[in-house]
Amino acid sequence: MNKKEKKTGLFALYREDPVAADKLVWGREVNPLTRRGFLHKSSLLAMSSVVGAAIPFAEAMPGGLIPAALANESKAFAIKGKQGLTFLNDRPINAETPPHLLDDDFTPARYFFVRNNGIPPTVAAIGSVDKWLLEISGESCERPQRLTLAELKKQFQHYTYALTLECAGNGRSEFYPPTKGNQWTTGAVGCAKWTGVRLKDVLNFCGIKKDAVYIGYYGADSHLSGTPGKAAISRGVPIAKALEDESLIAWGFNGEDIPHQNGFPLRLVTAGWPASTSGKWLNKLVIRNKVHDGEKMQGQSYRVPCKPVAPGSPVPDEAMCIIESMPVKSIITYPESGVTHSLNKAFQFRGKAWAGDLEVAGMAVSIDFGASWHPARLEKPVNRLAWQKWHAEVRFPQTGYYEVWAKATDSQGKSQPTIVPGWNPKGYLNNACHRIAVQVV
Ligand SMILES: Nc1nc2c(c(=O)[nH]1)N[C@H]1C(S)=C(S)[C@@H](COP(=O)(O)O)O[C@H]1N2
Ligand SMILES: [Mo]
Repeated sequence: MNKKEKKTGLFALYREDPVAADKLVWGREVNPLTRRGFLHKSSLLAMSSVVGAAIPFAEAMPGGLIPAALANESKAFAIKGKQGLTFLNDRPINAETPPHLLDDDFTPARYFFVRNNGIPPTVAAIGSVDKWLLEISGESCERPQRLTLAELKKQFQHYTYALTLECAGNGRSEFYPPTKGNQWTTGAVGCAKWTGVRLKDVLNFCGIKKDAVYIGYYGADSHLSGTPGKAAISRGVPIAKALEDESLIAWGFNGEDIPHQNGFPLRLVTAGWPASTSGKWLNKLVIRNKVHDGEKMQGQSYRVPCKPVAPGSPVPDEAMCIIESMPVKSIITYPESGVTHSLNKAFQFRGKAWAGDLEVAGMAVSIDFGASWHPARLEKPVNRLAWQKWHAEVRFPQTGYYEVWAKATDSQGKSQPTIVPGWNPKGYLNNACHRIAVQVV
């Protein structure tokens, strides 16, 4: 067996060598079309050792089901409290929300996407919520503190805002040439009602020195390598963003505890910016006198070329700029793509739109591949940085196959592109129009 204890997830293994992966999983070659077989205890063991104990919930993996290629049909890849998500990776766990499951005004816990860079702390390791410690320090912090979650709740005023979180890599799967990383389609986004204290109230309590420029977060998850003390991710935002009313240190999610995979018991929420700035399992904040230099703040991570580049070109680190506010975007949440619709009825559809730090000012729809656009009805956000509901009605001129497109425009007049925008080495910020297929009969 592989002595190196290769720490690859099952998805990576299947990508590298699907035949070998199947052999490991099933103990023999299997029919690639059906992949039906019987999962032997010994195969499970072999598989575990190759993937380096990376199979979450291996105990629950039922025999005769398909572990990776068809993971989304398999209970083996269930995340407790989640439902209907599409898995993109198992080590670390990454799962997105299909468009039609984003139809709720506020995304329920079970549908909220999961993007992990490392291994989350176990519920047992998290222990007592009240005693969860948040340290606030850093060279630009006047009075470093350690506050328990109970103290945080007691000492500061509580606020609830609906806040949209979108992963900067959402839409990556459409870039060509392809870029590495989770191949998100449209579902690395959600909007929930977050409850907590204002980050600015806590920062002011600890004293922000005059030279402060940035804040950084640390969480209780561990690096995939298992290296103690090495953060899986540690990002942050400039002081001005940190001091906004809607920047929260949150413990509540739609009136309940934050789901375990989404950062229970405490997380930072800095909506409108890449969700990577919203630290989960938050246990430390630092006030910095320079741009925070934590894990995934440097190099090419969460950065795009400062100036547009030709698709596929290498870009030196110095020519990459940190992503700040996310671009305007929208999604059609009802009906599902692929519906059949009758010609003599109006076609009613709806969705959500958001625009980073800005508001969405207009929403348009097209049934002729963008040749003509019709206005949709757009609602105001319930508060700043919450996504906005929209709905529209169209009539089709004749039977046949149609694509229904949706396009949002932000308060500064910028619209979503109809085709994939600026290629960049890491595949961030694809805000191209969402489209669904409709068969009119
Ligand atoms: N501690 C910690 N915080 C984190 C991450 C992480 O891996 N660890 N992932 C970040 C990224 S890249 C994203 S897109 C969001 C995802 O939040 P969610 O899993 O709650 O949807 O959390 C961010 N905060
Ligand atoms: Mo992300």
